[in-house]
Formats: sequence, C-alpha cells, structure tokens
Amino acid sequence: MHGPDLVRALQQAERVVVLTGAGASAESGIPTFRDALTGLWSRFDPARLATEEAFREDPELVWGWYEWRRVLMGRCAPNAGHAAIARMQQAVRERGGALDVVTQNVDDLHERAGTRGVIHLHGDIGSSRCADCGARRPPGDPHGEVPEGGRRAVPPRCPACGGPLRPEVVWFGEELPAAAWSRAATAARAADVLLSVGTSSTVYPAASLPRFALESGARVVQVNPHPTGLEAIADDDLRGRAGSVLPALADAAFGPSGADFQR
Ligand code: BJW
Ligand code: ZN
Repeated sequence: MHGPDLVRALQQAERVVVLTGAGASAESGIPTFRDALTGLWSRFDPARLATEEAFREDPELVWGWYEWRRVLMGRCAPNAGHAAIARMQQAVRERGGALDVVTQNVDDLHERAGTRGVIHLHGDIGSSRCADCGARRPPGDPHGEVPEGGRRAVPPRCPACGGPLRPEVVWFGEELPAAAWSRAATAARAADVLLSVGTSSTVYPAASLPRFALESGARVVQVNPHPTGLEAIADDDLRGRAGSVLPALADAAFGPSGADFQR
C-alpha cells in the first residue's frame, strides 16, 4: 500500500503537516460536501448553502442546516483516522519534531481524538456571531431550538443589535481567519512531509497548501479513496479510506498501537 521509503520519510521528517477535509470525518458519520448525498438535505447543494447570500435570502434554511449539522457533529465520535493522526503527532513531538493539523472541517473531532493546536481554516460550527454587527456569542451559550432531522430554524437574535446570528464559519467569498491562514501557509512551506487527507482539493486557498509544500521540496502524500487531481503532482497516492490508510501508516512508521479507539 505504501512503500518503505514513505515510512522512512515520515520517521525522519522534522516537520509534518496533515491537511484534512470532509473525507476525514466521513467514517464518523458526517456527510461530505461533494460526494453523493442522501437524506433530507439531498435536494440542496451544500456548497450553495455556504454563502452569505444564501443566508440573507433564506436565513431559516441556512441556520436550520447548520443547527442540524452542529447537532449531528456533536453526536459523532472521532474515527480511527483522527486517532492515528493524534498518535502520529505525539510520536513526532516525542522525538522533537512538529506535526501540525490544518483542517477545513468545522467539527472538533481532531481535538476530541487528542490532537493539539489544530488550525481551523473554515471556522467552528459550535460558535456563532451576529451577521450584522459581528458580536460574538459566548461559546457554550445555548443555541435556539434544534431542528430535529433537519428543518428550518429561526436564527436567534443578537442581544446587542437585534440582527440574526450566523455560524462562525467561513463561507464562499469570505476571507479565512488571518492568523489561521498564516500559520497554515508557514507550516506548509516548512514541511518535510504533507499529507492531504479526505479533501477534494477544489476549494481555495486551502487547496494551495500542498503546492506550497511541493515548491519547498516537501514530499506530498494524498489519502483518498478517489482521485482528485492532486495525485498528478503528489509523490504518493494512497487510495483508500482515512480510517484504514492512516492507522496502517502510523503503525508502519511509529509502531503499532491498539489504543486508537480508547482516547
Ligand atoms: C474520503 C473518505 C474517506 C470521502 N477517507 N477521504 C476560482 C479559482 C480559485 C478560487 C476561487 C475561484 N472562484 C472563487 C474562488 C474562491 C473560493 C473557491 O475556492 N471556490 C472554488 C469552489 C473554485 N474560495 C473562497 O471563497 C474562500 N475565501 C477566499 O478565497 O477569500 C478570498 C476572497 C474573498 C472575496 C472574494 C474572493 C476571494 C473561502 C472558502 C470557504 C469554504 N467554505 C466551506 C463551508 C465551511 C463551513 C461549513 O462546513 O459549512 O468549506 S465550502 C466546503 O468546501 C467547506 C469545506 O471545508 C470545503 C472543502 O471541501 P472538502 O473538505 O474538500 O470536502 P469535499 O466534499 O469536497 O471532498 C471530500 C473528499 O473526501 C472527496 O475527495 C472524497 O473522495 C473524500 N473521501 N470519504 C478519505 N473515508
Ligand atoms: Zn448584532
């Protein structure tokens, strides 16, 4: 599945970056954006719900979709892929290196698997802010009613100005959080090895990160059951699910562990 030279590269790398997308959480039960969708929301194009225009046009549809996803994500648990990434980070750190996880996902499954310092490029579905004045809703503050099974939901009103609350995520046409982007770009340019896991590599600027790493001489590895186009320039194309490929890679590079599900 992966050659001994990749295992050696991981063992010797001082700086590793793992870039993750929706496919990394798929085996936890969270639907991806661009794979075939099932269920109540299948008649909507998720990418079309992820815009400010969609929210302004139909706030109840968009807020309901995000509340449904927020509740779903809270009920899901990290999978063996998340656990393997956390284990690799610990192993790399123990020998004095660094492994940065840069995620496009708005869930917290990397954190719940034990990964430290996760860089969130597209925000956090658990937080919200006022769409009009930007006031942040304190984390942990209860949200409105949960749309059971995915229904429209009226967004709560901002206590300061009365505007509608929106999720603290990055929609199309919006800037990424500057500090997160800057950390991610710096880490990619300094990487010896970059793993691109479960992303279609279609959304920018996140999709530029493997190229930054390649330009700096890093080894770039794709982990995905399907081709995305990145395999044309990547050094390794590991075709398979994150939950199978990553534990095998972590075992081969850092020794087996039976503890992946026990975190
Ligand atoms: C598995 C698996 C398993 C399945 N194991 N793998 C033209 C060129 C370049 C850029 C642009 C352009 N036109 C417009 C832009 C800019 C735009 C963009 O990139 N558009 C492209 C679509 C072309 N980007 C932006 O607007 C960004 N901002 C920006 O550029 O600011 C500057 C600017 C400002 C003003 C004007 C213009 C520019 C912001 C992008 C924000 C993206 N937001 C979303 C929603 C986040 C909130 C939420 O979660 O709802 O982020 S959209 C959605 O896509 C989400 C994801 O993070 C993101 C990426 O998707 P991802 O993770 O790759 O998922 P999928 O579903 O696409 O792929 C899943 C993969 O997993 C597949 O490959 C499967 O095979 C695989 N898989 N099972 C491993 N078990
Ligand atoms: Zn407000």
